[in-house]
Amino acid sequence: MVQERLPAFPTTPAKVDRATGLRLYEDMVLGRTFEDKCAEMYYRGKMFGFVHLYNGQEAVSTGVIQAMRPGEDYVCSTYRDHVHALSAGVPAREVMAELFGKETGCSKGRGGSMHLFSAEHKLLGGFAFIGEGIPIALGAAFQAKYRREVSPDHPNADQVTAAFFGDGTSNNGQFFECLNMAALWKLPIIFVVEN
Ligand SMILES: Cc1ncc(C[n+]2csc(CCOP(=O)(O)OP(=O)(O)O)c2C)c(N)n1
Ligand SMILES: [Mg+2]
Repeated sequence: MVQERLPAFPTTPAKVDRATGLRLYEDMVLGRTFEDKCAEMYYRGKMFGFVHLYNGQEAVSTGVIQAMRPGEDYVCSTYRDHVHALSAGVPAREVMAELFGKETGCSKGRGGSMHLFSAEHKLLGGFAFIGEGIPIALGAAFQAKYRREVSPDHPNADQVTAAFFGDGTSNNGQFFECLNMAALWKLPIIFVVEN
């Protein structure tokens, strides 16, 4: 028999104070203007390789990542990763430098648009293969759970991981395998499907 596990979601609007609202808005505006500038630079032939934009999806990145603890909790992105990196706290200058293939980029200029990474900001990566990030995110969630079991007083014992991916990617086998493991082991992971 299938057990019903869905929690009850409150339907009342969230209360956001002015300071928080401004912080969230600022993060969204940063994401939008950053992507607009990327589009401009890409079409002017200044950026190499592929550049996949996130215009119009800023609220998802901001709403999820800013509700977590940027720099404390893990974020795992997709090939559309610029704005997730910004919300996670990677400085815009480091993200932009990466897109220009510079040594000062967050992946030392070796990754480019789809391979943003920052250990400091707990950004597990952008990934060119769709669904590739989901098992990586699951691994991060597993280590958090394991750490909580062996040393519950560790300051990072309550880390949460957010795994972002598109609706098309939810057709991928890795997604179903990871859902299964996450449920089986009760891992602290949030699967964010962006449609
Ligand atoms: C393993 C793999 N197969 C195919 C592709 C080619 N591909 C690039 S984007 C994409 C569709 C992704 O759709 P979705 O996850 O909904 O993301 P969206 O572009 O809508 O944000 C595919 C199939 C890929 N990158 N990786
Ligand atoms: Mg899609």
